[in-house]
This record gives sequence, C-alpha cells and structure tokens, in this order.
Amino acid sequence: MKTSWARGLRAGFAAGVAALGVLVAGQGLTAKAAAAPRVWYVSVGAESAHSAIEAMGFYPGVITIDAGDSVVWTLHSMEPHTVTFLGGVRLTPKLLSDFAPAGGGTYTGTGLHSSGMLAGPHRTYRLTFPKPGFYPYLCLMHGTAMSGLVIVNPAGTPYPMTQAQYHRLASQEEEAALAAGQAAASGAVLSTSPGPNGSTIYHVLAGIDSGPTVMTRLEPTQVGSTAGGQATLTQEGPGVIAVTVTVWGLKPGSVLSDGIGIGTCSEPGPGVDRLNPLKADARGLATATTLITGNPQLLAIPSAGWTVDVGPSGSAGNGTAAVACGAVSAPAATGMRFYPWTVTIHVGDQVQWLEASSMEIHTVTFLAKGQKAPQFGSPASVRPAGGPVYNGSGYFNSGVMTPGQTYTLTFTKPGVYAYHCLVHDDMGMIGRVIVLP
Ligand SMILES: [Cu+2]
Repeated sequence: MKTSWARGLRAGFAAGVAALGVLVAGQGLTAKAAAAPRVWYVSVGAESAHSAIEAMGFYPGVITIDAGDSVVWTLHSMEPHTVTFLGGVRLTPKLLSDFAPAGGGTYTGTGLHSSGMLAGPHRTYRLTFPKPGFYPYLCLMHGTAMSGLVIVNPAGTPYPMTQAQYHRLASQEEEAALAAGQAAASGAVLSTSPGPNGSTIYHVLAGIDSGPTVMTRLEPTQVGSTAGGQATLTQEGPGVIAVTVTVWGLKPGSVLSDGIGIGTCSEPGPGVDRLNPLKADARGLATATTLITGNPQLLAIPSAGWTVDVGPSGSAGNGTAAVACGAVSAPAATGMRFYPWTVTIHVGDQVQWLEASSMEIHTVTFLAKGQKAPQFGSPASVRPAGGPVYNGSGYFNSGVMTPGQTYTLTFTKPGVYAYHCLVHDDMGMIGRVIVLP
C-alpha cells in the first residue's frame, strides 16, 4: 500500500486521494482515474437445498466489460466445475476430461486458459482481459451445455450494466435453471414393463435433466421494424439441435436470412451457424426449421452466449444487420437423485436403472454388510461387480454409467436395500429398493 500511495503522489493524485479520504489500491492508479480497471463477479453453478438440483451455468451467462478489467468466478455449488477458455485449442472428448489448471492470469483469446477443477466452498478463478473481443467459455466437466461469454469492449466504453444489475440478472437466471430442473424431477414418474415369467421390470432414473427445449423471443432490432417472432431450440439427441424460427410482421413475399451468432442482440459477435432462409407468406409470416449436427459429445445448446438473428437475405449469422434478434438463455439443470428414490417390488421382479442425465455420470452401488463405500475413482468403485441377481448380500456395482446406459438387477430375497451413487452420495444421491415376498 505504501508503494502505491507514493506512486499516487508522483502521479499528482495527492489532492484527489486526500479528498476521497481513503487509500486507493495501487493497481489502476493512473493518470486517468475514470479508466481504472474494474473487477467483475460471476457465479459458477448454483444448487437447491441439499444439492438435489444442480444448475449448469455461469451467472450471469453473459457479462460485458472493458479492456483491462478482470472477472472473478466463484463456485456456488457442491458440484465441481471448471471455467475454461479454449483460446483456439480444439475441443475434443479427451479435453473434456482434463481438469488441470492451464494458462496464466491474462487472456487475449489465444491458448487454453482453465481454472482446473473448482471444488469446495467458494473456490475462485480470476482472469484479466486486456484485449477487446468475444470470449466464450465452458465447463469441461459438463460440456458445451454449460457455457458463458465475456464480451470485452475497448477501454473507456460505457458499461451496459452495473454489477448490481448483473447480480439481479444472475439470480433470475439461477432461479430459472433450478426451476427447470425441479420441473423435470417432479415430472419423473415410475414406469414399469412386463418382465420374464410374469415378473415386472421397474424403471428408475439415475439423474434427470431439465427439458431439451429452449424458447427465445425475437424482438425487432430496428426502429420502425414490426418484425418479431420466436426461436425454439431443441436438443433432439446427442449432437443434434433442431432450430425452428418463426417471424411475423414481414413484408409479404420477402426472403430473409437467419443464423446463430455469438454475443448479445445489442453486441453481436461472430456467426456460429447459418439457418435455413425464411420466406414470408401473404400474411407476412415465415417459418423454417434447421437441424444443426455435430460431434455427439461436443454439440449442445449452450446455457448462454448464443443469439438467433434474422436479417436481410445474405446477412445472417453475425447480427450486424438484424431485423429481429433474441438472446438464447437456456435454463439448464440436472437432478442429483434417483427417480423415484424408493421403489417397492416383489421377489422375482427386476429394477432397471437408466442413466438419464446427459451431463453426469452415476453409479448404482449396493454395499456388502459392514462395507465402507469405496472412494469414487478407485478400481472397486468404477468396475461392475456382483452379476445380475441380487439375493440381499454382497457388493453389487453398476460401474460408471454414462448417458443412456442401463443397469438391471433381479431381486430374489425380501428385504429393504439401500444403494448409493458413489459419485454423488455425499450430495444425498441414495436410493432404496423394498422387496416384498
Ligand atoms: Cu460444470
């Protein structure tokens, strides 16, 4: 503090600082006090009580700062995440399992910069952005579905929002995500199907995701424009997104281009994908659906950072000449429970668990009497064990279940049997099978 104070004096700031009556931190105490770099705050993840629902996003999802400013990300969940800027490094399935920190504390858009795995209360990651640009980022643990965007304007550009406004926006985005996860969890009903020899198969979900569809309103972007509409983005399956754009208020017969871009409607950035053109009918209404396909492990609707832009023919994707535009904000969340958490069956019936979250791995694990749960990651935790028939004792493990995978057990002995997800039992992911005679 002494050094900065002296530097301040040298810079001729004695009067100003004295008038403020406080010591000003050294960094940014330059000839132009108004341009002092700022620090902005973004939350990583969010969760409901007892970690039952985990929100998969950064809040706010998009933040606009000035060159020289820094962003501090703070973890707000039991679930670990990363903050990762690819910096031109190709995203591969292998990189999605690399949770080591990378890069320095300054990011100019090149080179992998990653927090590494943030785990534990209020862990933070800080980056400074000296260069204007659009900087998307993601969580390597949860893939492109968990995305954010930092927009950096030249130094001195007026900020579109204050930190207090970003906090309010962040709360709204978190609530929307948790509500979407809660809706999915509440909607999960136990289904059954006929099994062999008159038995019944009970279908239990390991984890659950918020719905696959995101609706985005398209608002007119030009003065006097009457165009408005709606974009519906649906994750049809791994690596497939369907985008349906409907616009009204157009000149009958006119043809418009549309596309997906990075940025916001007021700050459009680079284009991501072109969408099928829109042709207005006699009522001035146009609609078109486009399937976007990509690597099943890499392409997902991002929780933030995309816009859908509609513009004159040939213009779409970068938003600069947009007629209508909407920012895609996907309220993504995942349920960290078994659905239902308890299931009552009869001797001879089967329970089939389905890994129903696209963003998580889980296990279904029955411990032997007196056995301590193996630490997740140990050989015993990740390897399947026990076979297909459970008679009430011994160690039974599904091994690591990846999205879409199932695990089936036939129960032959009456009793009450508790089981765990070895990855998430500390978050309360435990279940129970009651077997009646
Ligand atoms: Cu994550």
